Amino acid sequence: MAVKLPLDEDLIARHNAPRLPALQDEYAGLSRALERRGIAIDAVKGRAATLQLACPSWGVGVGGTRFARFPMAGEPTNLEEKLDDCAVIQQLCRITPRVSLHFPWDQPSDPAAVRERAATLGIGFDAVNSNTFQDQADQERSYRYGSLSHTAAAVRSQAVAHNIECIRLGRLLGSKSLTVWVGDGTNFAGQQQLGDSLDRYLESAHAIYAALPDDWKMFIEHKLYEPAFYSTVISDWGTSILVAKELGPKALCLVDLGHHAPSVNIEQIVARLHRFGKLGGFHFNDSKYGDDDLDSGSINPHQLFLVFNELVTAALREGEAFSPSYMMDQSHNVTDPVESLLSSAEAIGIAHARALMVDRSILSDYQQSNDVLMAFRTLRDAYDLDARPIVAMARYEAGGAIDPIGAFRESGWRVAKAATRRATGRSAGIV
Ligand code: RM4
Ligand code: MN
Ligand code: MN
Repeated sequence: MAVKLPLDEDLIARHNAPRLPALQDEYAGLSRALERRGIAIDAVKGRAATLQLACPSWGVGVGGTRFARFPMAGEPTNLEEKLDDCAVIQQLCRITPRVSLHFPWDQPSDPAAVRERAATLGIGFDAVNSNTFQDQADQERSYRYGSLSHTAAAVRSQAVAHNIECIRLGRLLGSKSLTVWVGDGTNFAGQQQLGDSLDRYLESAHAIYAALPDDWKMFIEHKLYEPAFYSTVISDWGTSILVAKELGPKALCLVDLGHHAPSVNIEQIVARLHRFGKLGGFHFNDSKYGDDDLDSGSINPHQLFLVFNELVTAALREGEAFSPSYMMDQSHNVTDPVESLLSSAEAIGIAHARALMVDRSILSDYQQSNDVLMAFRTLRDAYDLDARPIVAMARYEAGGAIDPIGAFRESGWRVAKAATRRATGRSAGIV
C-alpha cells in the first residue's frame, strides 16, 4: 500500500536545510560533554529514537472545560480529519506512530476502511478507550449512578457489552489493548456501600477480561476523584493493582499523571507497579491542581524526568520485554492542538533522553555507599544537560522536522483546513 503523507516532503526538506548546521554543531557540543562522562551520544540517540507515543483522537480537537469551549477555525470535525492531523504530527515528529481512539466519540462505521486509510497516512492504532462515563443519545440505560459498578445488573451488562464492542472494533483496527477508565463513585457519604461497589466492578471487569483476545491487554486506569467527588471506585494505584491481580496476567495498571493528589510521588508508584509486573501504560499530561490535562512537561518537567528515570531503570532490567503503552492524554483549550501535541511529544522525548544520559553505574555506586549528595548530583547532572539536540537529531534522521512547530506553521495546514473544514460548536464539557 502506497503511503501518502499529508505534508509535502519537500517542505520538510526545505525547512531542515538551513537549520541542519546549527543542529550538528549543538549535537557535537553535547557529544563532547557526554564523552567526558564516558557516555556515547549515538547510543543515547539510538535509544531515544525508539520512544513511541500515541496521540489521543480526542486531543486533536480543541478541548473545553465545564464552563466553555472556544472553537478554532480549521480544527478537525470527524474521525477522518482527526487522523489527518495525527498523521501531520507523526510526519513532523516521528515518535507518534499510533492513535488511541475513544468510543463512541470516534467510533468508525467501517473499521477496516479506517485502518487502511490510517496505514496510507503512515499511522496505526494503539489502545482503544471505552466510555461509560457519559450517556449516549441512543443508549437504553443511564450511567447517572455508575456503569461497571452500578447497583442494577442491567446497567452493568450494558457497560460490559460496550467494552466488548470496543474490543471487537479494536481488533478490526489492529489495536492490541483496551483502556478502561470509569467515572463510577459517589457524591455523598452513605450513597453506596463502598465494598459492594468494588465487588460489582470486579464482577463486570471479569466479564470484559473474559472477552479479551489472547494477545490483548486490559489497562485499568485509576483516578482519585471527578466526576464523583466523595468516593471513586478505582481511586488509586492500590485499588488498580489489586483489581489487575484479581483479573489475571492480561490486566495491567495504567498511570495517568494527572490522576493523583498534587504531592503524590508518582515515580515511586511507577517503580512499585513495575516490581509487581503490573505497569501497563501511561497517559502523559501535566497538572497543577487535579486532572488538568495540561501539556506534558509544561508545569513540572522535573517530575517527568523522574518518572522516566524509573522507566529507563525498568527498561534496563527487562530489555525488550518492557514495553508499556505510552499515550498523551491532554486537553488543549487555548492552543492549536497539533502544536501542543508536537510540543508535548518533544517534552516527553527530552525527559526520556535526559533519563538515558544518567550515568547509572556511578549512581549505583553512590547509592550503595550512601553518598547521598553525590547520588543526587549524578541524577541532577543528567537533568541539567540540554537533551534537545539528541531528540532533534533523532527526529531529523527519521525524516521529521528539526523544528516541528515552525515547520507546521510554514506548511499553512491550519489556514488551509479553516477554508475547508466546517465550524465546530461551543458546547462545553470536560474531556
Ligand atoms: C479521564 C481519563 C481517561 C480519558 C478521559 C477523557 O479523566 O483520563 O483516560 O479517556 O478522561
Ligand atoms: Mn487518562
Ligand atoms: Mn484524566
